[in-house]
Amino acid sequence: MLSREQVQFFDEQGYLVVPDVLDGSDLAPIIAEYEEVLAGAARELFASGEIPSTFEELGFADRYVAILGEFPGLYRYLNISLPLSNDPLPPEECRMHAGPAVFDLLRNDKILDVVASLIGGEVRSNPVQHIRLKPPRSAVPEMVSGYSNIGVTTWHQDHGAVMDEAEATDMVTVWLAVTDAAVENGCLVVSPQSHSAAELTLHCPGVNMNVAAENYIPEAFRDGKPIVALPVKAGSLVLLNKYIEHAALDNTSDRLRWSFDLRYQPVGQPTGRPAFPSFIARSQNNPDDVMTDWRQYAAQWEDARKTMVGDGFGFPIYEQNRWLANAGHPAC
Ligand SMILES: O=C(O)CCC(=O)C(=O)O
Repeated sequence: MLSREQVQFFDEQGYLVVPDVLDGSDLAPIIAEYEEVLAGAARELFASGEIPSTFEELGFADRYVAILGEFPGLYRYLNISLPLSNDPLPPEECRMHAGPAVFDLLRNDKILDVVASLIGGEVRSNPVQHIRLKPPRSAVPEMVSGYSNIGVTTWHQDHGAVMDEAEATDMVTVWLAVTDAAVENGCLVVSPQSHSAAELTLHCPGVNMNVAAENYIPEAFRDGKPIVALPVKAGSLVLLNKYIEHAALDNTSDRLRWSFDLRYQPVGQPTGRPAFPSFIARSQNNPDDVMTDWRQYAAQWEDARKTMVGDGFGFPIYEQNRWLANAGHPAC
């Protein structure tokens, strides 16, 4: 559990670093599962002629970089959530990974103890969640360089990623370092106390026809705000208030930067991404409602995937247009 001082720091500053929460025994199953996921993607992409080799002689990081260089869409095989599209997608574009080690990570007691210190003991795992596998900058294909799962992460607030239904949801972001995250390989940066107005600031739409680009807070709205870099060791957490302004530095090193960012919220509040499945990760009030079988978790995602490749959900699954009107704003 967090100490009273840590909770106070989080409330006042809008973020908190919690060092060394997970150890090697927590991370090893995740790393092993992802070696398999990458190997499976390599076999499939090789069989369909997308890549010239399965690169099986390479270790995980080098193999990832080699495949990514040939096939920039590799990310969709590895992510822990479906792509964000309000329209139905072809099956080859609609993929994700939902495996037992990821499920165990989402409900890891050490993480949930930390989360419960902030939002109480009735905890839902929110489906806004990502893996970020960031190679050295020079190895990032241009067309995905503006995509925060692989390339840069521009300044933003996490609350901007959910639908209006989650306006009052007490969502907390748990960012977990799987590799060490240092200044040179792209650790997080935050602007302390930038959450204190508890509102969304102006974001510009990240519109770019050829290169992935994400919504961002423009320079003019960032002016003068302090910036604190948060280098952490593997197994450490960074907790983020949903309104805190944050970004990630470029990976200028020669090594991979691997993290997950997870979201949790109290049970009984809307997730803000109603099309995607969530689950109760901890409950003292209704222990029978807690999901404990990874197959059930994977089946929920598979149902959502089938809907996406079928007729679609029939309602917007994310707020695509929220920032489009700002395209003509002088700051954008
Ligand atoms: O890891 C990153 O580069 C970005 C993470 C992030 O922005 C988030 O967790 O909200």
